Amino acid sequence: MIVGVNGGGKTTSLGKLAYRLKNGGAKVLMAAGDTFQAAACDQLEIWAERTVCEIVVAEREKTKAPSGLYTNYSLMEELIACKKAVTKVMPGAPNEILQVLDGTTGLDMLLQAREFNEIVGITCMILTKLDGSARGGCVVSVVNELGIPVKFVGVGEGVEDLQPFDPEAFVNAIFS
Ligand SMILES: Nc1nc2c(ncn2[C@@H]2O[C@H](COP(=O)(O)OP(=O)(O)OP(=O)(O)O)[C@@H](O)[C@H]2O)c(=O)[nH]1
Ligand SMILES: [Mg+2]
Repeated sequence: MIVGVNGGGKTTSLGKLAYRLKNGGAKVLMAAGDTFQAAACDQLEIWAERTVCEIVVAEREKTKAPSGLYTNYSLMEELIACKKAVTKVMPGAPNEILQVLDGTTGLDMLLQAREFNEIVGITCMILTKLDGSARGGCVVSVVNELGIPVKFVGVGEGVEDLQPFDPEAFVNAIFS
């Protein structure tokens, strides 16, 4: 599961993760279930195209429904079928809860991480937008307080702009 505040880079990071997983030999199915936010499904469709991943989109004819709940019902059935298939092939599949932290938000990211961790229990983090900011250093306070590791960093908007976190390179960049 990927969580985080609005605009932090969740969808973009998902797209980049899909690309990585696919390059590693995994078969990725994207499921666009957000029929509430304007163009959310279109955004995911663009990522599916970019990464050449399969995608299922919540029934279009019902997208005007006030609640996403029943529009997503058939989507959920497809996902449950997929989950069963994945669990069968990979019994020990990781069950991570990643929080996306916007690297440009400064110390506010500590408050966000505290709140999300208290509610859902974060297992690791993705720090995004490091290409446009020098404020990502605040994540040191987050890791120090919560003891949750950073797994990836986002360094741009393209499919290849997600890198495994390298603590040494990160610290060197802060001091350089
Ligand atoms: N430069 C740069 N831009 C990024 C990065 N990650 C995301 N973005 C941009 O940040 C903006 C918001 O990204 P989204 O992925 O839509 O964010 P989100 O968290 O899914 O947003 P909501 O679904 O509205 O909550 C987009 O314009 C992305 O292209 C990054 O690592 N670097
Ligand atoms: Mg999004």
